[in-house]
Amino acid sequence: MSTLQASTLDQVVDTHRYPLSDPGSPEARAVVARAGRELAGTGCTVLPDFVRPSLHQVLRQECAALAPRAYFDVETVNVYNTDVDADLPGHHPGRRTFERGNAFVARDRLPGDALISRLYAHEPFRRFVADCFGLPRLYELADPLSGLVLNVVRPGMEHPWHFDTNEYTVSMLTQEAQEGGSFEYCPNIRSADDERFDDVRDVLDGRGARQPERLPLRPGDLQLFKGRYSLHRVSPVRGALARHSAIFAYSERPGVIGSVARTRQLFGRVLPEHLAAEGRAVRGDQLLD
Ligand SMILES: O=C(O)CCC(=O)C(=O)O
Ligand SMILES: [Fe+2]
Repeated sequence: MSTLQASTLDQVVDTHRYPLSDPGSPEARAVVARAGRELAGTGCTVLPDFVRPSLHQVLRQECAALAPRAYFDVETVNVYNTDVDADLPGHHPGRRTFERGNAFVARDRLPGDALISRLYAHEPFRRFVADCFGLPRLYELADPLSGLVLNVVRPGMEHPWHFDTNEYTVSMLTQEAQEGGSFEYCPNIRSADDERFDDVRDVLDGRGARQPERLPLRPGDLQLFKGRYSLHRVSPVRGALARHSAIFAYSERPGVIGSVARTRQLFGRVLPEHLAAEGRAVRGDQLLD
């Protein structure tokens, strides 16, 4: 590792508590083991104050200054991000629709020297995340827009119930809402071979035995999450402040690029890389998206 990389890491991350550059140390092993246990149990783990508290204000200000670069467009969606006009049976949860009012700042609008950009591209950080998920390695997305994004949920908006396309989601709150804006989730409500449509519908309708969990998150905490199997949302934001979170997307495979249709929905534009990759996508399961 270069000196620059080492100093960057030590300046930004609490490396005493999270010794990323020393993966063989007992401290690092203990952190990874705890994260692995929690991920295996509930699909979710939080590493508090991953970014040093002395930098929380910088983290917040940097992202707040970038938030106006988001692509704002309220979209009618279902939990699977499939066609809401499709002819589904009456009881199918894909018939329930929501207004997705969150907006993303694309990676090409986030400066490379911002804290979140430095973390995303940092090799020891990526390796640490892979270790926590119990994976041999992870890759940055090849997608020039969606690998790293800032998720902006303005007052009155929500990021409604959904499943992630990505199996492994890494995120960090950078600015809290004054009220609302809670991360809520239903651990492992579906699996790779069972959609459990009835359970999903009950959550959307606010009934049934499953009460969603609410995850207390603070700016600078690192959240690792398996969002492909756990239905989740950010509840409506209230008060004067928008909620901001950085989403670090990694994949087990190199070369992952989003589809043209989905990229246009999320960012209002596509780049030549998306057009070139169209039709070459590889899927790991047959679940609805
Ligand atoms: O902003 C968050 O905390 C969650 C974001 C999320 O679920 C997503 O981008 O898929
Ligand atoms: Fe998500």
